[in-house]
Amino acid sequence: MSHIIPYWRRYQRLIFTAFAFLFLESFGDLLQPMIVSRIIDQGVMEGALPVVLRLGGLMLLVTLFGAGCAVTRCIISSRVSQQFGADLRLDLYQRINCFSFGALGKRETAALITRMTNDTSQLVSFTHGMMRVFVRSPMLLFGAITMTFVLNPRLGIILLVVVPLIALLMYISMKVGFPLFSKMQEALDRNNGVLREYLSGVRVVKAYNTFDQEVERFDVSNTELAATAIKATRVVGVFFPIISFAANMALVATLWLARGWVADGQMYVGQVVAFLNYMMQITMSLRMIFNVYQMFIRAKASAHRVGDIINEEDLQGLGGHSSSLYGGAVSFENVTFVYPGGGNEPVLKDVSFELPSGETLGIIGSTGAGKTSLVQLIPAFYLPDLGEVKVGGISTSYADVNALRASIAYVAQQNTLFYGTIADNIRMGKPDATMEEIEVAAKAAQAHEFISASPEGYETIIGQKGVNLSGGQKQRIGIARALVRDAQILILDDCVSAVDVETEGAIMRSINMVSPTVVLITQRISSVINLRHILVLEAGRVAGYGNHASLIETCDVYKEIYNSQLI
Ligand code: M5T
Ligand code: MG
Repeated sequence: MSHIIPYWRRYQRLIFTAFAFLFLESFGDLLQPMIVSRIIDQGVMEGALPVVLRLGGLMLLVTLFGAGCAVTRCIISSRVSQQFGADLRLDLYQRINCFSFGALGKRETAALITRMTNDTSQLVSFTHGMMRVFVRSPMLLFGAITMTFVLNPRLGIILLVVVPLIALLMYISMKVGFPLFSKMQEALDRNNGVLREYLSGVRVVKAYNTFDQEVERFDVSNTELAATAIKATRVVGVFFPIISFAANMALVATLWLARGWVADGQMYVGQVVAFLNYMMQITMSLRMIFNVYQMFIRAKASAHRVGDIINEEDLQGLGGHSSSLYGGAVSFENVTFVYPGGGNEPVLKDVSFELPSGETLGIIGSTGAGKTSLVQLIPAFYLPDLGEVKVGGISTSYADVNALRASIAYVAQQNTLFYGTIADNIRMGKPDATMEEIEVAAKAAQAHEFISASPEGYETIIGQKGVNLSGGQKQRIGIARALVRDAQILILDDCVSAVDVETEGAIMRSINMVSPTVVLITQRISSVINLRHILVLEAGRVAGYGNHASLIETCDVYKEIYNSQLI
């Protein structure tokens, strides 16, 4: 809970104001039965109408006052709790944005979403609940007991017997119920996880017709959720009637006793009525404490999970500015790299090369050789474990990552398009790009033609992940997004694989005209054959470096790839 406290502290004043109103409101609640007893005993029983009217008026005032306090308190607590939730969500969002790739890799997307949604809502309800009962319940509880003693000490003594009994019953039900409620929460999380995974892969599930397996998987977690929920609610179902029964029996017993006392003239009817009211207030406040305690248990688990995000220290790109400071030269000096949490086997082993600014490096190698891993070190998505990666002469270990990334345009192997228009997707590369710049980039990426062929052109809405585009079209929009950035370094990770060779040639020609430094990963010999710098990667090691002619002579791996693609 401790990392949540600073968020509450921001609203300290409002929270205390709410407590103050809560205090006044409870005071009003406690006064009412007392006034009722006077109305009955001094007014109704005596047949004194003026007393009834005077006290009735007083009661109305107290009620109005209490209602006013309740409304104000409610407005404050809703505002504080919702604002608290918004603050927390925004902070979590920004924290996740600053997570290093290593920190992101450790967590499931579903888990992150649960923290942002369900866990923050739990904390919001607890905050709201806290502002409803924090002062009120204890005050009502002790206030009602005290008032009863003031009213009539005999009735007070009855309460001293009954209240601990009810409290004990509630305590037992909490003890039995709460482990079940936390289990239910865990089961709910698991069920959400299964559901999210299914929804994100629903196309594959349909393609492979594995629906039955998925249903079975969902059924397991769903049944488990239902079973724990039934168990947990059963406890409430058993205990609440018992508690109500005990409270009612106490009332019956009191009435029985009171009947005699009233007959003896030791007590007035109004006092008995007031006592019944106080008794009700006491059971209500005990119930409220019980509810909020339940919220607290959930909120505690949520706070713990939210803390996992707040306390992550593996961050990148906090603060800093985003002007481009870096030159286009890229060099790797004896770089060895292991994925965080990926065991001890390095993905890159002792990789060295030097690429002068403005030139193009082709990287070729079999699948799993480490090509993607290599280029991910350039924008400092990860830092090397040994050796140094330098961009513009500055080691990425010391670079300001925002400035570094501002000078790089990266087209990932599995490029992601977002729901929105084509223009919006391209504009991600440069948020202030004009329509003209977007068109120039699209033309260079050979995308302009198919974009303008559709009736809405650049305003065509792309479905989630680009579902309404062909593979090659998606790739070209990805390239246009990178080109509009006008960056010093362009990284293309096998991103023309779905584009025909001719179009690829046209794209490369327009890229060369802008002439930034280009790092091009490819599976095709034809894409690198004319380059001065070709890096051949094999199982994380550099198997050859040079141009086509020299590699054919010296590098067996390269020769093999070349021969396999000759036909
Ligand atoms: C090289 C591992 C992967 C493979 C090795 C991207 C990535 C890779 N790996 C991880 O553990 N985590 C990751 O995030 O690294 O993989 P690669 O660099 O992706 O190879 P590639 O780009 O040459 O292959 P391909 O198929 O794209 O041509 O062992 O497990
Ligand atoms: Mg790859």
